[in-house]
Amino acid sequence: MLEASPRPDAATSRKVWTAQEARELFDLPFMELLFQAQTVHRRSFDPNRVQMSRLLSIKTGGCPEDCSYCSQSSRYDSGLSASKLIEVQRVISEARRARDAGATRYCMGAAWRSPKERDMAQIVAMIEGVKALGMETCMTLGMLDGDQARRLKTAGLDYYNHNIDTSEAHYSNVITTRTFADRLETLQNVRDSGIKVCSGGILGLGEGAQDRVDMLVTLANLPEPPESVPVNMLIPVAGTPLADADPVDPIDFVRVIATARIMMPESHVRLSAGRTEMSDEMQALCFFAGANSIFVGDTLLTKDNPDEDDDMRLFAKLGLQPMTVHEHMPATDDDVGEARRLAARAADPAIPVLR
Ligand code: SAM
Ligand code: DTB
Ligand code: SF4
Repeated sequence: MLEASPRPDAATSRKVWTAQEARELFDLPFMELLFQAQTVHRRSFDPNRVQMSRLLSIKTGGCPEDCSYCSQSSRYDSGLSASKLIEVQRVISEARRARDAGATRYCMGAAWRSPKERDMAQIVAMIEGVKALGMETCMTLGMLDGDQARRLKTAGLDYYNHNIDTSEAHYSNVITTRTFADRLETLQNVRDSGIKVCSGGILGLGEGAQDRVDMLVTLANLPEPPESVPVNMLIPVAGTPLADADPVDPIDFVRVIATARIMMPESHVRLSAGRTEMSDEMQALCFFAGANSIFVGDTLLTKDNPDEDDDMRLFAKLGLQPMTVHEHMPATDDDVGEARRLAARAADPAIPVLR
């Protein structure tokens, strides 16, 4: 486990979060938390721009892992039929349609514990084909060793998604077939290869507030924080152990987004799975709290996502615009310093929060 310390990391001068600091931030009065999150957000990003990614399941179901939320685990009867790895040409034509509808990043997901050697050539061809369309590429294929990560990087992969899902303490209540440490090892292999890291988690797995905070502490304290942080709300799947899990309180969900924004000021925070169950108002609060990325298109991997028309209506109501590829306001050193000062202030119990 990463050691939390209140001191800045000596090598990077980046703030290292303690669990207590993060919890104090998370527990701020809601209006104070949102104000601070929006202030931090504006230091690095245009608050009216949202990055749009499109997902495709390139290999569905039949997964040997036992993630207790997942429709694709072969351990549970979710009614899903397993498929083989799909054809490269189909991936490319789907990606082209997504690009023409405004998506800038194409995320390909496979229900694997980890990729097998026999699949690597096809995976590489998918990355090359999607990159040739001018899109950013992302894959989520399970655990990667160093050699696999380097090969994906050479093919042109921009991002790799591998979620830590929850806190280290709660992790084994959710997944037993691979460990929290395995996840961190894959994230390190991805980082070492030069591929950008996409890692976040799911709310609604029966975790408590401290688990949510601890998950964010782990992400923020990685040697470099993830460039993308997906925050999923559990989509309960019939037949899985979490089919009847208690729903997440919307205000609690927004608190996690805001805390993530302050703790990882330069990451894209993605309002990820679960949006079909969120009101316009809840999504608007998430964007205000610093979420600046979504999945577009009416399916995620196996489950529903809002229709493009509904999303465009929401964007129009809120005056939001899609972000173009690579658009990210580069923060000046002063801006970053100010964001860190704000974040430190938010976490300092000696400073009154009311002004
Ligand atoms: N098999 C690969 C893996 O687990 O890394 C990639 C695919 S997996 C489906 C990607 C992520 O989707 C999971 O880590 C989890 O965070 C999220 N996810 C899966 N099922 C979900 C559900 N029912 N509700 C919300 N998020 C879910
Ligand atoms: C992530 O954090 N969420 C996406 C993506 N990364 C791969 C997946 C959500 C899956 C939701 C359930 C489903 O469609 O099966
Ligand atoms: Fe498999 Fe990924 Fe689903 Fe876990 S989350 S069961 S690893 S597809």
